Amino acid sequence: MGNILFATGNKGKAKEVKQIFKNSGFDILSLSDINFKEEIIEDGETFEDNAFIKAKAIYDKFKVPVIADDSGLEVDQLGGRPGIHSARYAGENCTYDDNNRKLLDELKFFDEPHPARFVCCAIYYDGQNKIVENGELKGNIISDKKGDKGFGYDPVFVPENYDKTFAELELEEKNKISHRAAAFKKLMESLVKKIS
Ligand code: ITT
Repeated sequence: MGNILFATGNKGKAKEVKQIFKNSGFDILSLSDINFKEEIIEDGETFEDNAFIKAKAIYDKFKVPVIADDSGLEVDQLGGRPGIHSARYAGENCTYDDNNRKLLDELKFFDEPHPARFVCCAIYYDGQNKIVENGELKGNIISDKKGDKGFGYDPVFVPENYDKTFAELELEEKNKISHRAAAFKKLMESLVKKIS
């Protein structure tokens, strides 16, 4: 059913979403697949604002159907932080390790468990149609990193009813339950209904 450009520079996200769309009839190309490296300024106040800023910027540039997501981690004891600031929690140009260290340092002042949720807003935009779907997954932040798969906060997040972190799960396992998978599976279904 054609190509869709995924407006992300995050290779971890791209891998997950390509796997979700694998047998859908849509081919997903990420920005690194087309060697697009310009930064898109995400200055929205919500996940949905930022997801649409990315989708629209890439649609306006290439005039092809686009998907985008904005996602993050909300920790109860931190009043929902890092939230929309998840990617740059420890500052401009920080690494995933910097972010995890900052998060764990802050949580040292609180008793366990540290309940949290991953959230994702996924958007499809083709200049005419706009589809928005959300996904969420509850879990807990643990006090030491475990596992080396995935990206971002995966090594410190244990999904509810699991005893492994996201970074210890295979991509296929993460994609059965993740916030991103929930949002993009709904998006894919809405897309098939609307576009085909
Ligand atoms: P793009 O904007 O280019 O898509 P990004 O990494 O900047 O890439 P976001 O602005 O949506 O993406 O920020 C999401 C951040 O939230 C991401 O960098 C991680 O730190 C965290 N995050 C989101 N989903 C995650 C997941 O499934 N596992 C671990 N961390 C995640």
